[in-house]
Amino acid sequence: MVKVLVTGGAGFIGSNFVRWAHRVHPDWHITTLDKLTYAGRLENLKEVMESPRHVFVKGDIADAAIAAPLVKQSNIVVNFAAETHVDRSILSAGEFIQTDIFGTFVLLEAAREAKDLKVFVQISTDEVYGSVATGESTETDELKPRNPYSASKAGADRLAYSYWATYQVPVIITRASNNYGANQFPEKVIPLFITNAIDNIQVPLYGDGLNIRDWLHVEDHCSGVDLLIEKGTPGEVYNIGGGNEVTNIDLTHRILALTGRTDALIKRVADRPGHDRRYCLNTSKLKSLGWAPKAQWESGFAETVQWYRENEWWWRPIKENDPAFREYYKTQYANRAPHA
Ligand code: NAD
Ligand code: TDX
Repeated sequence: MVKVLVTGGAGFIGSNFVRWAHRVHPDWHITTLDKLTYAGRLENLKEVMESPRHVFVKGDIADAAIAAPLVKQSNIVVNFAAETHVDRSILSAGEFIQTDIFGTFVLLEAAREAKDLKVFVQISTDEVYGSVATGESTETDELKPRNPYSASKAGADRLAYSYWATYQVPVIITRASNNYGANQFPEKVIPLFITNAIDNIQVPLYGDGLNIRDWLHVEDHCSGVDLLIEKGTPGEVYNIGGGNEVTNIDLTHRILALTGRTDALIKRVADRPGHDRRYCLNTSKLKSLGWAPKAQWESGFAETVQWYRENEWWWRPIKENDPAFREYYKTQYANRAPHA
């Protein structure tokens, strides 16, 4: 059996990766290490919880007593664990520094002592390049992160690289664009707007709505990471992008159309401070290894909307019964000024 450690595997992308890898790799034994923060949901893993090829460990990647032995016994480590929401990092950045940077450091230190580690995948993000007005970011571009979340991720990205350059830990760094799909926590724009629209609640569009994101289906992200585990070169960085550049206002119109609502639900609110205008990735490096995204934007997006329509059991308890989410929503949106 190949011993695989997936950190952050109860979150959005991590859980999609665990379920996906469990299906396609019958020779993998997967350990999920997750702190179960507000974003970690055990229900995301119910498909694998009873499997003899999967074990769940509740714990913090920054806690060496728990994390280090798991890293040391692994052949493959994929580090998804992070604080991930830009808006939360603007309200309070401490947890981002602690988990995204210090937590990654703890895992990397343990990886130095791992005997049979083939690859350590550090999941970084396209946000580390900062806002790109025109053209595409390539892996050798300068990093210019502009918010506390992306700055923390850039720190972890370069720290991981340093462990390859200095200690030959077999690190591969991935920088993916915005993901969409099932099980995304309803603070992020797509699930927030879909679930608000289902409930006929206004959707808070930041600024002029012309910011652009490049949307990647979460399963295409999983297949990219999987291919890199097999074929990536240690010490290298790989972009993973969907090639679907969409303005936020177009995205909003699409969501409203698919949920049978009108533009009357759009509430134009004050912009996010330091709001990156556009991200766009050049993905030729990953494509040269044989990867191509499978999802078609229009149908993949419609299926995603359908998933949230059919799985109210998954998001409604978070939005309606979780006091922490309600508190966050109030802080973020209740007194937000209108867009100037
Ligand atoms: P998420 O917020 O849905 O999930 C994060 C998971 O990490 C949760 O299960 C949480 O409980 C866990 N976690 C947080 N702190 C932890 C800690 N200290 N120890 C152990 N577990 C901890 O995030 P996501 O959207 O699935 O993102 C996963 C990774 O992908 C992150 O590293 C993120 O930076 C990166 N990424 C995300 C996107 C995107 O569009 N969502 C795009 C590019 C890169
Ligand atoms: O209420 C909102 N209104 C709005 O207009 C929210 C939550 C977002 N937005 C805008 C801001 C962005 O331009 O939508 C866009 C997407 O926002 P998010 O879903 O918060 O994602 P983003 O900030 O782009 O970051 C995401 O992609 C890169 C993930 O959260 C990161 O973890 C990942 O690294």
